[in-house]
Amino acid sequence: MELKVISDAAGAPGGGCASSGCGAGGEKLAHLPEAIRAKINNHPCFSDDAHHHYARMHVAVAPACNIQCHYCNRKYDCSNESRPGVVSEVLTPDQAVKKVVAVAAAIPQMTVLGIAGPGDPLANPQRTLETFRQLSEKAPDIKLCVSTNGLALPGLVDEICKHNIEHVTITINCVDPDVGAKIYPWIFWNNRRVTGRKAAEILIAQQQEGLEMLVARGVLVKVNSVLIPGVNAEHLKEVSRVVKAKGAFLHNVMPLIAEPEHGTFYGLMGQRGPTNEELSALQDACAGDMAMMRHCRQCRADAVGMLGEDRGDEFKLDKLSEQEIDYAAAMARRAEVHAAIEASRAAQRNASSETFVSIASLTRRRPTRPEPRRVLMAVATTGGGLINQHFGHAREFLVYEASANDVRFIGHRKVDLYCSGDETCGDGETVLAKTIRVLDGCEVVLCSRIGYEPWGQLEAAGIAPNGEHAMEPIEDAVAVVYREMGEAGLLERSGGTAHRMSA
Ligand code: CLF
Ligand code: SF4
Repeated sequence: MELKVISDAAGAPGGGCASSGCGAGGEKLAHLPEAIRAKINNHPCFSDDAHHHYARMHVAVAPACNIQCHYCNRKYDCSNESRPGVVSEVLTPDQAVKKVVAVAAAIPQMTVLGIAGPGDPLANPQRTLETFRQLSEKAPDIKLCVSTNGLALPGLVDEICKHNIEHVTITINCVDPDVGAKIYPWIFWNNRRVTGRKAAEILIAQQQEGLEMLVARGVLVKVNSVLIPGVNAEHLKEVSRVVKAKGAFLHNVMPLIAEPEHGTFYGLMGQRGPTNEELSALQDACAGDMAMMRHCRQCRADAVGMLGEDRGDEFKLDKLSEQEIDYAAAMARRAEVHAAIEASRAAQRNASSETFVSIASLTRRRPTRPEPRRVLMAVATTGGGLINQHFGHAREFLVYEASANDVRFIGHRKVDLYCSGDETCGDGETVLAKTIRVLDGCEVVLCSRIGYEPWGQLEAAGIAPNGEHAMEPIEDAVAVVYREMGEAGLLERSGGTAHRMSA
């Protein structure tokens, strides 16, 4: 048995990583035609690997919504809150186009423009479609992407195709109206408000019809589902099965965000969100039916930058220069940057495809022993698919699972910033304690550097800090550490942790 490490997802000539659960990667996509792989190769949401290299941005041109979800409260001017529906400013289509052009020139890695709110983009069709129309003319190198609850979708499929929108996300939380009635108190339909089970029935029918129409026209459809414990948790397996059968490309099961301070029905009622384990288990269960997205950051409706970062403040309207941007020149520069990124990804793929980390010797030496256990490792990274971030600077950790068969990305965990300069140093211990709690279940933390104090506290908590693989590709480093754990006898089912290796 050997541990094979392939770092790329969509773009790998041989079919991407061997994982069954890594977003739009994995051997399940190997059968895809080249044209589809080309569509997702630099889309940070539709391809797991792309999210290490490329950025997305949203423009908040769609304030209205035609339904109510129990988990939603649209908020303005909350720069510290990162969740869907929150924005700092609603833009007109002209303002949005100006902003997109400015961001595209300043952040050449930005490949996708999405419209995702703060309401429902298709409940604001003129504003949404006018933005797309202008952008498809002015910035043809930017992919267009839209996210919708699906209620108005069937009537707008032709328009979506006309504007060359190749990626559509439909949020589908149920296919059973009885479940839907617990999530949606009302919809606005044919100029009147419809409530209860009937509302859910109409919404579900529209979503399913819209999905089928888009698939028939060759548009890539991702389905987002919000996991609401006790409401639709078990039911989402059926949702996954149904949307897969209808041709959805990818399923993104996201955790419910519900806090009383958000002012949502669920938040005020004390409805809890899922634990990391519940989310991961459900994603695994759904992955039996279709490719799963696990790297979603549930971003704001005006997010700008790599997934997990938000540079929106740099591009607020009052900061955009009046100077006209030469987009032809910007596009040439963007093409150069994209070519450099692709060259680097190809180099990483080649290096990784030569990295076969064998643990055969371990199993051969002990043929009667069971298969080595799986190990979770947390990684601090700023992108590029590399271990390149100081532990104290991480706002989130990517979590990978290593096993005898593969290394797979399984999700991310957000943390408070442990070290952000002198002012917060006094809080360091508290924040560190929280970080350690967030990393529960991980046995190793890989980062570029780490201070003495967190090192000691992580070790005391049974998590092995590891700064030996700085600037190395993530999956390769995880595989190497896993092999070392095996060689140290730490992978037997009842065995110890990586902490014992570094102690
Ligand atoms: Fe935006 Fe959504 Fe397009 Fe991505 S986000 S419209 S598909 S460009 Fe991505 Fe953000 Fe998750 Fe959405 S990480 S919330 S899945
Ligand atoms: Fe909020 Fe979106 Fe639901 Fe509308 S569809 S209520 S904007 S979450």
